[in-house]
Formats: sequence, C-alpha cells, structure tokens
Amino acid sequence: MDERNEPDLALQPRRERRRRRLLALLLVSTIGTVGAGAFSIAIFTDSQAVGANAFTTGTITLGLAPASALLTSSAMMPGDTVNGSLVVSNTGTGQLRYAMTSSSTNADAKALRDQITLTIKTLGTSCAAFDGTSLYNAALSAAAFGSNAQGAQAGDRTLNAASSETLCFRATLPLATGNTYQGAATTTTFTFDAEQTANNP
Ligand SMILES: [Ca+2]
Repeated sequence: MDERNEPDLALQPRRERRRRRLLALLLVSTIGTVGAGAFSIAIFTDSQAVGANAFTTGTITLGLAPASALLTSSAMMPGDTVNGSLVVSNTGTGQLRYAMTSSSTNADAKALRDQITLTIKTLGTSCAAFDGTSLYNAALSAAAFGSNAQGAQAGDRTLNAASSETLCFRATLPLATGNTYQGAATTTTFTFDAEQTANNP
C-alpha cells in the first residue's frame, strides 16, 4: 500500500460528510432562489392612486362701516339727538352670529354716559324712519345686545356669508338733563364679536 495515501483514506468519511452537507445546502439554496424567482415574476399586479384630496378652512370675518365715529355730537344741548347708521358685513366664508358690547369713558366723573339714552334698531324702512326692530333702548353706558359668550344667546344676530345688514343708532340727551351735566364728555367704543354658527349651537 502506498503510504502517501493513508492520510487521505483516513479523511474520507469526513470529506464525504462535508460533501453531503454542501450538496444539501446548495439544494436548499437553489430551491429557495427558484421559488422566490417564480413568485416575483409569475403574478400580475397593479396600483392606482386617487390624488388631489385638498382641504382648506373657512373664515369668520366681520366688517363694520364706518369703522369709527359712528355717532358724534359736540356741544349737545338737552333735547338734542344724533343719528348714525352702521353696516355690519359678513365677509368671511361661513355663517356667523354676532353680539355687541360697549364701553364709555367717564373721565370727568359727570356720568354723561348714564344720562345719554341710546337706541339701536334694525333697518326697517330706513334709518331716517327709525322704524325697525329695537335691539337696545337704555343708557349709553350699558349699550349691548346679544352675548359674546360662545353659542347662541338671546339677542345674537345671524349673518350669512357674503351678506350684510344695517343697524340704526340714535343717541339723545334728554330734555330734562340738569345743570350738573354742563360741559360733560364721554367717548364710547362699540365692540362687535362674531363666532361661527357651524357646530356651535
Ligand atoms: Ca354668542
């Protein structure tokens, strides 16, 4: 026997096991590759998209004209009256409801704001006729209608988008106003608060 072959003979069973393991591994790998290839190339597919799903939000925008000096009168005498008209507009995209509050100064402590009477009416025939529905008729100092609290309250006024309404204002210094009011002054700010009506009962 050739002595050089003896080590080879001793290694033969190990080599055989290694060869079988390699064969098995190759077989599994080949099956996997063929399977995956068959899967990825053998079915029809499709995909479709629905685009352009756009969203925007609406707006609540109140417009007032005039924006200042709706009612002014200097050197009023008892019995004098001053008139003004205010156009309230909804220039936003959503229906709104609005309410009014006011604040009047009393720097001279003569309380003229409590002595002047203010009346606010809807348009009716015209502000000159002053025959609309009365929204307020009491002292200038407390002038208000509706409520700027969230939600619908008595006196709140509703305006559709792109619509407007005219309110008629009239301030009067009563004829019975006494001498303590001479030389008195007050300045009033009317504030209008609007809110959406949608989802806001
Ligand atoms: Ca309200």
